[in-house]
Amino acid sequence: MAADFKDMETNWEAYRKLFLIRAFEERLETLFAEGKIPGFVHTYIGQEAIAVGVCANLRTDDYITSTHRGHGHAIAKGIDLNGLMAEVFGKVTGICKGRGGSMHVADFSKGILGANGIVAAGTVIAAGAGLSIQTRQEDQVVVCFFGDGGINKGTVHEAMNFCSVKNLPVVFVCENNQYAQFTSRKLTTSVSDLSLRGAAYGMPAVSMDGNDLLEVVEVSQKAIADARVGMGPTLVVADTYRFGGHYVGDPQAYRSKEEVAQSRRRDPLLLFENHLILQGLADKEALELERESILELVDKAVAFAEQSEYPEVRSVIDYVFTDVTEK
Ligand SMILES: Cc1ncc(C[n+]2csc(CCOP(=O)(O)OP(=O)(O)O)c2C)c(N)n1
Ligand SMILES: [Mg+2]
Repeated sequence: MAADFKDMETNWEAYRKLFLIRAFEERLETLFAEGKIPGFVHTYIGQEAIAVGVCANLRTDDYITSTHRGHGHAIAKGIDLNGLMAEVFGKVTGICKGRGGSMHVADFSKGILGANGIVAAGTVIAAGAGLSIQTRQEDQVVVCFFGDGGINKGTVHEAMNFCSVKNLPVVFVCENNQYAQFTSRKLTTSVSDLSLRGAAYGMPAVSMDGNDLLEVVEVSQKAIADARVGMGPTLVVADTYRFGGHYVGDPQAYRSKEEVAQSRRRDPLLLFENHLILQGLADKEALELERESILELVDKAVAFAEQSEYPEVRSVIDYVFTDVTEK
């Protein structure tokens, strides 16, 4: 649904989600260091306004595809917090019964088609979902979140071209956080304005400040509304910065502390907090109380995950095959 940011509750809801993503992932950093989480953890810290701003314009039955950095997308689209935390822990109460972990979280009931460890693989999944919507003649929309590192991939070219040719209801949101793993975008990508790539596909393309929640809401609202009424795909480039390393524990030898500190001055949470205060929509004390209650939710999710069991070893091949028994 198109978000109305003149409404006080809409602003508060956005703030809650921004802070929930931040708090959830800051807790994950600690839990990972304690050895409680298997595999790798990639945080979205610094990019929260993109997921929250875009998803504010989506309905529950709209789809998103996500990346290896996907907790923020899932939370913004409304995933159950306990189920997400337990999934990251690999517990049987996880949203995917502990089989996906951090990098493969999905919840079809919320339109979350899945995080993905394969860079930009969501672009082709989004193309398929878009084709499905068109075939069923529904008015849903797919938002495909992917990274600046992904934009040079062959599959992205194929997906964007396909969506444009077929006029599919897909919005490509490229999160330009300046790095792909340990390599600066400047060393790998032919253009600094990534939206220029849209022209090659005959697709409208626009850049926005990905740290400014209200700009994200406004720009994505148009792209999503266009897709919904049959005007086809748009490429939306969200310029932002990854505050953390590529993964939790990354020593980050490829960038300076000054560069990170400089970027932190444009923290999307602080920018939105300032906006709320300046507009008289909130005061510091009320925000502090809200943050405390969100931290409690995260505490509860951690307790839920820690108290849950791991899946039984003998269940390892459950859910691998679809039941195709004829009814
Ligand atoms: C097809 C593929 N190639 C390489 C990798 C290794 N890899 C994991 S994340 C990553 C960088 C992705 O950068 P970007 O798309 O900008 O996303 P970000 O991590 O910045 O969110 C790479 C190369 C992979 N997972 N999949
Ligand atoms: Mg990147």
